[in-house]
Order: sequence, then structure tokens, then C-alpha cells
Amino acid sequence: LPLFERLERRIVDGDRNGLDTDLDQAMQTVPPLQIINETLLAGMKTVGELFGSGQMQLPFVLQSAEVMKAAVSHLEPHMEATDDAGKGRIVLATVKGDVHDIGKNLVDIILSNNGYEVVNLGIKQPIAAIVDAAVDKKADVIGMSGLLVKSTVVMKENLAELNARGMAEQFPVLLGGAALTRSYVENDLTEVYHGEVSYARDAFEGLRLMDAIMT
Ligand code: B1M
Repeated sequence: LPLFERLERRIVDGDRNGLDTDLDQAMQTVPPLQIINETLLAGMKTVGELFGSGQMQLPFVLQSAEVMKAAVSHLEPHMEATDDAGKGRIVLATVKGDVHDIGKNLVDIILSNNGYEVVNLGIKQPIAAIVDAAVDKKADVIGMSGLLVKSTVVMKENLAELNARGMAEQFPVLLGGAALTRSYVENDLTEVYHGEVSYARDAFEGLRLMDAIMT
């Protein structure tokens, strides 16, 4: 297979052999972020479709996710980073009950490389832990990621909890993840939250929204 098709295939097949060599070769012509966006994420999309239609079993999905993570780690040191730092601080977490973290970690990378300090709490984070970290680290923004449909409900509960704690005005919230839709966030969740809540379709929109919130 040609290089980029082969790379996409490696994600679908969960095949790490020769991954780094292929990535190094790809970086000679295409910047690392573009490799992620156009090639590797296309592979993850196929994995999601195969799993969703019952053609791929969970252990293989996990294997693909691991190859995806390895690829992103290999590319990350080669990404362009801006010199400006201290643009703001975000506490970032995957919500309670949800283990998906590839997207959240991409958001971390994009924001960190563009002048933000990211406090990445990891996966399955209850709102109490998110709030504690946000207060403790004096975060400017709270970011929540979730890929399961049930995570959209958890996010709604989390916003209600921030209201109840009187923290909504202090913390603008950025939300993302495959199960969310713009209309759910912009219609349902803005109704719930007493502060600012925004939806990011991808990590780049997350960056644009952070820039907008911080100015
Ligand atoms: Co899961 N899984 N999974 N899974 N998995 C989905 C989400 C699913 C849609 C697959 C499917 O059925 N087609 C489905 C959810 C269905 C639903 O809820 N209705 C699903 C399921 C069912 C499950 C399990 C329940 C399966 C089971 O156990 N029977 C289980 C859940 C466990 C749990 O969470 N409690 C499970 C487990 C797993 C693995 C562990 C095997 C693995 C995750 C590994 C990991 O993350 N470390 C996995 C994977 C890999 C997927 C799919 C195939 C790929 C997800 C991914 O990494 N995409 C996924 C299919 C899909 O999403 N369509 C699926 C690439 C990633 C870059 O995209 O995270 O969307 P994404 O991030 C994007 C944007 O959304 C945005 O930026 C990123 C791109 O720039 N973004 C943000 C994300 N967060 C943001 C936050 C922001 C801003 C932007 O600001 C704060």
C-alpha cells in the first residue's frame, strides 16, 4: 500500500510494526498535525464504524486505540509550538463513567502547544474532582470530554452541580466529544448553566474557543 493508506490501515488493524518508520517518512512531506487529522483519525473513524456495525470486537478496538496513541506520542515532539505561554489555564477531564481519552489528549496537545497550561485529570473524573482541581489550580476554564451518549447526561448534571456550588460565573465550560452535538450544547445546556458553556467540534475549535474566552 502507498504510505498514507498504509498508515491509516495500521490504525484499523492495530498494527504497530513499522509504525514509527512510516510516521517518520510521512513527516518528510506532511506536518504531524495533518497526519493525525487526515490519516490517523480516518483510521479511527473506520474502527468506530466497524465496531458499531458488529464487524470488529472490543479487544481489537483497544488495540487500534493503542496504536493511535503510540502514533500521536511519536508525532507530538515534532509539532509546532508557539512561544507565547501563560495564555490561560484549563482543567481538562473525561467525565465520570467514560474511559475514552484520545480526543481529550489531542485537545491537551493542541492547547499546550498554543500557550495554554493544561491540567489533565485523566478519565472517569467525578465532578467533585474536577471542581477541586479547578479551584486548587486556579483554572480559568473547565473542559470536559465524553464520547458515550450517557456522558452527555453526566455533563448536564455536572453543569447543574457547578450552578449549585455557585461556581458557574467563575468557570466558563468547554465541552467536546463524539456523542455531543452543537444543538444539544447550545440549546439544552446553555439553558441549564448559569455561566458560559461552549461546544467544540474538534481540538482546533477548542483552541479558538479558549482564545475567545480568554480575551
Ligand atoms: Co468506545 N465507544 N466504548 N472504546 N469507542 C465509541 C464512543 C462508540 C461510538 C463506538 C460505536 O459504537 N460505534 C460507542 C458509544 C456509543 C454510545 O454511547 N451510544 C462506544 C462504546 C459503546 C464503548 C463501550 C461501552 C464498549 C463496551 O465496553 N461494550 C466501552 C465504554 C467504556 C466506558 O467508557 N465506560 C468502550 C471502550 C472503548 C475502548 C477502551 C476500546 C477505546 C477507547 C480507548 C481510549 O480512548 N483510550 C474505544 C474507542 C477507541 C472508541 C471509538 C472507536 C473511537 C474513539 C476515538 O478515540 N476517536 C469510538 C467511535 C466514535 O467515536 N465514533 C467509540 C478519535 C478521537 C480523536 O475522537 O474523542 O471524538 P474524539 O475527539 C475529537 C472531538 O470529539 C473533539 O476533539 C477530537 C478531535 O479533534 N473533542 C473535544 C473530544 N473531546 C473534546 C473536549 C474539548 C474539545 C473538543 O474540550 C474540553
